[in-house]
Amino acid sequence: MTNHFEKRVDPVKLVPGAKTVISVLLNYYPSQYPLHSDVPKVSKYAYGKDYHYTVRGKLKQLFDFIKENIYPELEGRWFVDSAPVLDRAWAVRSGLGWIGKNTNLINKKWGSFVFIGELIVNLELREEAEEVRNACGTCTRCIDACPTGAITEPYIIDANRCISYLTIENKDDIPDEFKGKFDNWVFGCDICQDVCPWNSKPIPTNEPDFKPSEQFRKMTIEDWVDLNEEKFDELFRQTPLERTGFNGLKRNINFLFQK
Ligand code: B12
Ligand code: SF4
Ligand code: SF4
Repeated sequence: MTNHFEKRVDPVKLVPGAKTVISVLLNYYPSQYPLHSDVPKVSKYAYGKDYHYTVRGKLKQLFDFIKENIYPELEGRWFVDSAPVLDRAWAVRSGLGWIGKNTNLINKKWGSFVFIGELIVNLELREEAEEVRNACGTCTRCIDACPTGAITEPYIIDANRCISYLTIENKDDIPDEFKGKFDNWVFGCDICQDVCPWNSKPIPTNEPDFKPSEQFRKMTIEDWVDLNEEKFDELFRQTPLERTGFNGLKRNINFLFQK
């Protein structure tokens, strides 16, 4: 992220002629869960197909719709989870929610199990979005529940302590100090969102791409322990788990089961 500071704070450097950022959310709260409750846990965002493709596809449709029906001179680009754009900051400015103490964007209706994407375009719009007031109040549930102490103070995450970072982005061994602290998470972590009162009445997504496969839902502890490269490809092709690859996921499984 540091490498793209200039572009991150000034989208015109990223998209010449940019006048507007249009932010969108896509709910990914699952409609179906793994069947066995004692198996290693995968973060809900990764149950189905890789969201980057899904969200980008929808953003392109939105772009084409505006160009065809509203503004033929439309120029711009679309982004989701891309290094030079701070998705959450733009979503806040677009009035889609506030950043909670767990650092996720929270929408009053949809909660925080939402992906964020945006169009950065040359179309000039009247500024109508009103920023939503932070509604965390005196709550500290996310900070109290984080098993590794990664939320070091409200609104600050130490990524080096976050299970999400340690199981997905981290390329090295997982440090021993976290042994026994992962609460069975093998890929990502949802704890600081699961405990959030704004996620207490989740609305399951109707996006077909995010539906978990039956094969994944049926996995038993034995399937996880015995996972080999061939099975990994069968189970997780085109899902976010491709990011760690087989070796990364195997490292995480071993970390959970080592005494
Ligand atoms: C790096 C990253 C991570 C890191 C660091 C997390 C973090 N909280 O920053 C790790 C690997 C730990 C991570 C984990 C997760 N992530 Co992540 N991650 C990102 C990524 C790529 C960049 C975020 C970032 O820059 N962080 C570092 C610093 C700069 O953030 P910051 O200090 O809070 O920044 C503040 C200020 O510096 C200032 N600021 C900084 N730059 C700018 C620029 C402008 C123009 C302005 C106005 C302000 C401003 O505003 C910021 C917000 O307060 C974004 C995608 C993206 N491109 O935005 C997804 C993203 C934040 N992640 C996402 C998700 C889903 C997750 C997980 C839930 C996945 C999981 N279940 O395991 C976890 C949640 C962990 C947690 N509690 O945050 C979603 C969040 C959706 C939401 N509702 O908020 C995003 C937005 C991806 C997406 N497009 O949907 N993630
Ligand atoms: S995702 Fe998990 S480890 Fe990371 S801050 Fe939230 S609760 Fe802590
Ligand atoms: S758990 Fe509480 S403090 Fe944390 S983000 Fe949700 S409302 Fe805010």
